[in-house]
Amino acid sequence: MALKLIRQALNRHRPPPRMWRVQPLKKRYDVVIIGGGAHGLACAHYLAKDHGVTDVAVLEKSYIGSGGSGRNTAIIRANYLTPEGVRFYHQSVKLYEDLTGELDFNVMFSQRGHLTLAHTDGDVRTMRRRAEVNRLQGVDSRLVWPEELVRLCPLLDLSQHPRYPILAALYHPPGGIIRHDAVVWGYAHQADLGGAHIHQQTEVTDIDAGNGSTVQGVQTTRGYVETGTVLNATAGWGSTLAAMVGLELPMETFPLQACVTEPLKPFLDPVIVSGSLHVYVSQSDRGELVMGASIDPYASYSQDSSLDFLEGIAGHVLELFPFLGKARILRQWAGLCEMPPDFSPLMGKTPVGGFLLDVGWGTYGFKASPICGKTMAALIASGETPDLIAPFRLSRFAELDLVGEKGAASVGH
Ligand code: PYC
Repeated sequence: MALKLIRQALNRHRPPPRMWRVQPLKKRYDVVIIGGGAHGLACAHYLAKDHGVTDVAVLEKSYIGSGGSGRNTAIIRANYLTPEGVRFYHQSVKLYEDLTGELDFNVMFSQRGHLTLAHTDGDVRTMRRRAEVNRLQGVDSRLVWPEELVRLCPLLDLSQHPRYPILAALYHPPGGIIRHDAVVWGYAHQADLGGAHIHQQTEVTDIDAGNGSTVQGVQTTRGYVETGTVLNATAGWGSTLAAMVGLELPMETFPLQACVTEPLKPFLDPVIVSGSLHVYVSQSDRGELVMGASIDPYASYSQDSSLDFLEGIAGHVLELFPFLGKARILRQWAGLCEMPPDFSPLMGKTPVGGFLLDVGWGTYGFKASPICGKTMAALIASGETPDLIAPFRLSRFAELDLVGEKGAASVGH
């Protein structure tokens, strides 16, 4: 990394090489991945790196990272509620820890710790349970009380004045934040080097499932592409694409809004989450406060920002940090989340041969990118579902074997 920087500094007149190339759209690929976000690009990378599968197209209807990967608050954590969820996200955090080296690109993973505040006795019980489940799965999480909270986050209002005084918190030291564009670009670069073709501005308008039993190809805005394997790795549009092969998925799409303030002097080290106040906030390396709330209270594909959201979040953040009254908001955005009833994703095979799912991530998608890419690549290459993702199979709904992860949501939904 250091050598690369020095080389680039000395080569000031030569533009750096492109991180991924523009390729012709072939008539056929072994694997077509729909969605050029961190999930789809990670899958393309691990297909080549782990399995030698290189005849892969990643189709993105806009530019890479324009969906959920570019519209999140970049929080990474593994402090979930169910053993299945904790195991899965734990592996993701581990991959994130080594990602800068793996991608030869600095993804700026800052493991500054993650605090989920408890404002009621009920919250304390849930945090205690999460801490126990986490520790049993080898994940570093524990309950901390105000004496320790004051050291971890000295400017947090720990007085009895707020509407919801803080009683305790779930502390998860490996949690943190990352540079989300860098994750997308790094995976795109490695996927390109591995042989995958990344096609931006290429929208899938239909999926050809032959007589309904096996995938034959996809229709795109740039022509028909033949393939026997399609991975649906989209956020917000997973059920729309599944409907093209006649599958009805149990989930609905909701907007999720977030915003950043102007840069402020560094004062906030850990990521702070409050389910009661419906807010999560972290301070970026540039000093901006990155803040988000729960999903909008209605199903919609709108990616508009609303004043309603801004008013709500401003009030809630001020309850935690009253001195921020004069901080100005710099920008606002919205992403799309597909919410399954148990708040866990849909991953793996479907009744349509060759049509695979990596959807339904709710508000958890970005943090799962590396492990999702790796396990989906293993499934595509071997045809066998890895044990780590078996609990997230689509058939769990028919089998009444849900993975209830609502209690691990950052904020209430
Ligand atoms: O699950 O950590 C989370 C999260 C933060 C923002 C959206 N989801």
